[in-house]
Amino acid sequence: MLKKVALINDLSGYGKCSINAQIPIISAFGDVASCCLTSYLSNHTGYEKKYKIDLNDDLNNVLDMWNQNNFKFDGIITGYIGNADSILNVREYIADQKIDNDRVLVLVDPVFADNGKMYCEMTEKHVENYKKLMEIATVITPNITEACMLTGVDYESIRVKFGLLKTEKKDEKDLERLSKQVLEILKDVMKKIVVKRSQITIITGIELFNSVVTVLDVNDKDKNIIQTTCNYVDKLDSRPGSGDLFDALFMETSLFGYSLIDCLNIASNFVHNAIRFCNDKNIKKEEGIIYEPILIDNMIALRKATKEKKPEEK
Ligand code: PXL
Repeated sequence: MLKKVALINDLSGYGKCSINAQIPIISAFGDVASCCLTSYLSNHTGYEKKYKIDLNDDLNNVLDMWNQNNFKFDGIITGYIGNADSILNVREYIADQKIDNDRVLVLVDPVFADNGKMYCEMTEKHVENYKKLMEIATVITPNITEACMLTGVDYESIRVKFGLLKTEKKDEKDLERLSKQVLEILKDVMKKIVVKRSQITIITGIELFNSVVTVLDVNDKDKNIIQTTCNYVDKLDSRPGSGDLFDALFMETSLFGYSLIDCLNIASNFVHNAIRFCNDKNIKKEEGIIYEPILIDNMIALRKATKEKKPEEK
């Protein structure tokens, strides 16, 4: 059945990322995207020159109007929120939504840093407010830099430890061994980051020797891990928008009813295919994540794989 997904994110006019990278995925799954812009930028902040229109006041009015019109959503994804006060306003809106719609799937991506560094214009206040927003999320998807900054764990020491792991994905046993090592390194981060029962924590962009790993954890409220899994893809340099694309794919596959592990694998593999496509076509990194030419083929492959599964596995 048709699902409605609210996207609370910025619109970067040039450099494919944020909401612009998410809408096509929601549509490709046959669902409807409703957009609330946190800001409008000439281009994403990875470019040296940019013009940014802060939409904090408008964001409040838009969300208020959504409430007055009694709009309800099956899923809400939050992404880049450049104004620290807006982060708390979004929290208030989602908390309101949950009062009479407790089934809404809330995915919070605390977008503020990558490669060990905060994005320009992001501050400690953003980080503190993102923590508060994450409290009401069903799924959180920080990258490894953000996960370290959110938990006060030293990013460099974690990076060095990951750098020392040699990935050899020969068979299932190798994967199992590697997963244990990755999780051991992340133990502290995972314990500190989870805030409520059954919250799904996904940490993206962990670079090993020749792989990029995404880790998914489900914890109970006593911070014991209930379920955990890793996905490995060949190492390729990430691009602006990779995380936004991952979020949209994880949301849509979750709403479709795939298992958590399938959602993780489908989303990671799709993002990997998109990055490889951009590299093959020599699309500059700043141009973001361009994947439209491979979208239809990826959707057909996914549908075929789903049909081939037994009905009870769907
Ligand atoms: O998702 C990445 C992103 C989103 N929005 C803006 C950005 C970036 C990354 O640079 O600058 C405005």
